[in-house]
Amino acid sequence: MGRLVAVSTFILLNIAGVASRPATTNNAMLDIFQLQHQSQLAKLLPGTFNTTGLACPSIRKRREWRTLSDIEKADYISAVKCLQSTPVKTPQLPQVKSLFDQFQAVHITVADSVHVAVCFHPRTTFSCSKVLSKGQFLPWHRYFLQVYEKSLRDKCSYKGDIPYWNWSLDVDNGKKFSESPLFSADAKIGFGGDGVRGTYVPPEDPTGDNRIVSPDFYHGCVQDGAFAGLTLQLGPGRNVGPHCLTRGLDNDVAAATLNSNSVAYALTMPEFESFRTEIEGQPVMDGPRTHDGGHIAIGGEMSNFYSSPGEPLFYLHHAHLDHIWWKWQNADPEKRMYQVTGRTTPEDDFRNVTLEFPLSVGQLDPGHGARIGDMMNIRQQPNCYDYE
Ligand SMILES: [Cu+2]
Repeated sequence: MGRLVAVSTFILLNIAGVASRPATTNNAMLDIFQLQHQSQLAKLLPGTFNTTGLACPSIRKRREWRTLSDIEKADYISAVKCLQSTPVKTPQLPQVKSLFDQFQAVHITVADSVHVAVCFHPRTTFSCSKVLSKGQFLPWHRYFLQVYEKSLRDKCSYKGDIPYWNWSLDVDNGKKFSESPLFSADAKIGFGGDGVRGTYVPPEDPTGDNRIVSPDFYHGCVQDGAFAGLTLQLGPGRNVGPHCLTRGLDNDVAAATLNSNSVAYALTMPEFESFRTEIEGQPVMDGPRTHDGGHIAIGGEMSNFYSSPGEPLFYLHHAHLDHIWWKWQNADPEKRMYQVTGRTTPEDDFRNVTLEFPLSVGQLDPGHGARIGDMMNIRQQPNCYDYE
């Protein structure tokens, strides 16, 4: 069965039988962390968010990967490799060995609270037939990417910005996604190609807890390009232990979800509510869209709900989603610049997100965090960037 027709994808998992499982030690640890951090943030929050904002001394420009010179591409990739060898003092999870792992660990920790919710959380005892996505999805990823960009600069002397990946250029007009220049095998400027078959088998996931949807999504280890031989400590899912960076490219999913018509259609959505669900995709929508389509089309670690930031392309994919969101905001700034909607949790005691809603990236930015309102206008502080 192709990935487009498979109901279980990046996001979806087996809901039945998971809802009442008691919390594992590991999850309990994550929950305590989340609660501590949320209350720590709550103390920092003043009253109503003021949308006047602070002007930026200068505005940086994020650019599409292929407009970077070879030197700029090599600089970006070597800064990412530097993160992969930079140790951390306060690991988010015990297995974290590098700052790059730390980003993956934070995503694993908060994934349930910033993405679509399927009422599957081990602590939940209610039964839930609805699938609801969360209002903080886009703002949280905007924040996460900025923290990543800041680490590249502060810890790895990177002078540039996170590039974005306009994958529509790789699938429009019958082009094959797998032939994208981003998958170049060049050891200095290429992210490498598909996983090599026969080199990796994902762990079994009978309960769906790790969201390893299908072993078919994991062709094997990436063995060319700049990240050949990369060892990840976390994933897939909430599994831990050293393993290779995996991929399983899928041209059909890419062609169906990443084309410029899909993007143009999302941009026609009149309200944030319909826009964000159109971008995010399954299981709220009936099939994958740009967000989950990109995750599934790359496959391997990237197809995993929890551990996808182990894939260096995660950041370029999400930068383009952020870019598309910004385009949507800018098409009607008066109405859309500060428009947020969506539940914070799927439970019936839900709150709706507001501009004051706290976003946390755990140990990556301890004691700080941001509010959704801070993330809305990228041309104002604390953001100060734009897209070219
Ligand atoms: Cu995510």
